[in-house]
Amino acid sequence: MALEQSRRDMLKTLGLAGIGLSVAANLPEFVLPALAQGETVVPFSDFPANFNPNPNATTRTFDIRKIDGPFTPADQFFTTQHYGHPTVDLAAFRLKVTGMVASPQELSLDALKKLGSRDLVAGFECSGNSPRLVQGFAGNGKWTGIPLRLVLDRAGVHRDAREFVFFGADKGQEEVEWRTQKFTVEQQFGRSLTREQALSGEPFLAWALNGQPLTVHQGAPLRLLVPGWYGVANVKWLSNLHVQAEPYMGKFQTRWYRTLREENIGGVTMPKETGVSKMRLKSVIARVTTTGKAHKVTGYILNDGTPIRSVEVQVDGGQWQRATLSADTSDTYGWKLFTWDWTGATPGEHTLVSRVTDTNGAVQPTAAELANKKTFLEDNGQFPRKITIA
Ligand SMILES: Nc1nc2c(c(=O)[nH]1)N[C@H]1C(S)=C(S)[C@@H](COP(=O)(O)O)O[C@H]1N2
Ligand SMILES: [Mo]
Repeated sequence: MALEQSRRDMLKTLGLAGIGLSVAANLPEFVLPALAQGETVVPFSDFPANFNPNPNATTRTFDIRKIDGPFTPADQFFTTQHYGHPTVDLAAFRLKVTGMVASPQELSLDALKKLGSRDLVAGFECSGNSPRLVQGFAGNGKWTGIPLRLVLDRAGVHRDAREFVFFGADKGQEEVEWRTQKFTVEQQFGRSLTREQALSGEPFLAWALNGQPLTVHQGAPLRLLVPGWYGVANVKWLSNLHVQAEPYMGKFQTRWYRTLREENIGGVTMPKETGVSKMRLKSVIARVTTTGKAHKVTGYILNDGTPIRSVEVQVDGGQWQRATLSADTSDTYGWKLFTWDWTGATPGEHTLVSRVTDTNGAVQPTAAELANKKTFLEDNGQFPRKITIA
């Protein structure tokens, strides 16, 4: 621990914390996941041949084999949305706060910046992140902005307010089904938080990622971040926040981002539908490298911020072996990187898998243990990878 601390201090002194890659060779190595001198990547034999991290201009999958430090570069950060990119006039931008508040607000970016500025390390994945995307709908960033709470305090939230609805500037036509009727309406992307969540001090309004203003992909000029939650909560191109008493029933709140499971409730197997909210405990192996003799397995962990008790790697169904958490990724809501040194790997094909356990005792499930989950969101199952040692 003392050594890891001194390495971190050294990086800080050099102004290099979070860069890592090119300087790593000159510094004590520890668990920094960047490629060291003479280290090469061992390809996965089950990596999809047609994997394309850049399918079109507005959606991007991160190639997690390229993880080389705590933070995902902005131009590689995964990105997705439902209605494409809206056009936002940055000069005319105002965040509106309306509804059950004492003084409605219209805040320019400068006005928001006058309320303060701080950094938040937060990683997230899309709730649809899965083996199909090689777990690349995930990333970790250092965001700059202010806690939502500062804006809400300024507006003065009414005591009967219960629901806080966040709208993006992006909109689309939607069919709303009601009994036997269908209505076509235009709606903005919207997500809500309860009073307790909104006022907790955790939700964050971000205008920068890794020290640079948000790009249009990331929701410029302003987005919400709900640390520890799946990506859908992080409303991009945030344009208005409406405070109300009744639950918000919008499509992306109550219909699309749900999970259907079968559960035993009071002795009876019942279907149970829940809203997508906090990230479920997940670890994935991102990359295997070798220096010619030893092999190193690197991966990431995402969860709701509960401290991690252990992360382990298993080879070919053998004993679980304890991996090491990187000292560079110890922030509560950031992703955690881990490495495991694999000695004595024999030639041939091998299956590697990781499993993470948090301090509440929750263990990352196997795919088979998720069989009662009918819908595909929130797939945090263990992710076996195949590699061939020459
Ligand atoms: N305004 C708006 N915000 C949005 C979305 C959207 O469609 N519109 N999609 C959400 C979903 S499903 C995810 S996973 C994240 C993706 O954020 P990113 O593009 O910065 O990675 O944005 C969320 N915020
Ligand atoms: Mo998502």
